[in-house]
Amino acid sequence: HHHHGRSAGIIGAPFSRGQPRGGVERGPDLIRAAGLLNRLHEQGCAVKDYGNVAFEDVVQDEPVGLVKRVRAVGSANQRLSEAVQAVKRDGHTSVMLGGDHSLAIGSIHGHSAAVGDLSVVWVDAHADINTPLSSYTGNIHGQPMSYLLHELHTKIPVLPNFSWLKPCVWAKDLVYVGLRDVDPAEHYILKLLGVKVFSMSEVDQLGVSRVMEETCDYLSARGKKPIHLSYDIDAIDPSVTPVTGTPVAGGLTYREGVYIAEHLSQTGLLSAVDLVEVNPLRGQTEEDVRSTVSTAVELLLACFGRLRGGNHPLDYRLPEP
Ligand code: EXY
Ligand code: MN
Ligand code: MN
Ligand code: MN
Repeated sequence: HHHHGRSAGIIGAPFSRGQPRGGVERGPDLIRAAGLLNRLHEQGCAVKDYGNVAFEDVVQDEPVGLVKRVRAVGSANQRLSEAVQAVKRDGHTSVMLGGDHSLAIGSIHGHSAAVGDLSVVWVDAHADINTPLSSYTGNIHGQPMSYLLHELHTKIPVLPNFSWLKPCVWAKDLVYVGLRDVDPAEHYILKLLGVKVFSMSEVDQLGVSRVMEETCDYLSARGKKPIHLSYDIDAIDPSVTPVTGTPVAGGLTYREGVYIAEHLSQTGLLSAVDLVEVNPLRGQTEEDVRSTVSTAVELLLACFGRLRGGNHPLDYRLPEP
């Protein structure tokens, strides 16, 4: 066999309660069915599938203020955090297939609990940094970063099923790429904390290669830490990945999206990846679903060293005549 150091531990997280639209819980099985595990293995990556997390069925889950499904989201993320910790203890790069983006709470918490301080690269149309009190939708998938940041700890109310969660990321260790739909409260938070942001304006201005160079320079100047990549499929333009709950026009091209994953993979620091918000029920056609899911797979392959210029095993030898 031909494994060269990289290994992926796959966790399915079929969960949708962080937002109101059904279907996003089908993401993990769809991405597997598109051949993710075989394709990773073919490119020389060792793969272990940890299966889907079994989430608790929370029945009594009245809104807390505006915030919806608090208990279900808290409980799901506690279980996910434990699953990610197990994958990291086994020595793999963790791959969390969502599910909605509220799952980043447990994924990043579990990653940090296992390896310590992290760099977080958040690739998304949205900043997902509303606090439970600043959110006007009440959907927790628009809030996960606020629960995770040390600096926002005093702005987060006590919530049922969240007592296990302690903040674990510093604002200086967070970089956003692809933003184009940011609420006023979120923009205020990003400025207040001085978070590094490459919105689509900066992608247009600098080009994706400078954005990624500056992202990695910025993070490594603050100490080389394991990187957590949280990739929301809605970062990519909806003409390519229409099958998602909150599409926003003017997104990353397929090529820019793949380049981001390639570049982070080449740092050798990528330690966990989330791929979230693939929702097949949001598609108009079969082709919409196919194109979105296959893009998700290509992004993940690039995270594990696949380069568009080609790859070959270290020990490759030409056949002798
Ligand atoms: N900012 C809006 C909210 O807080 O509801 C929209 C959030 C959409 C979040 C998607 C998953 O990235
Ligand atoms: Mn093998
Ligand atoms: Mn998101
Ligand atoms: Mn998003």
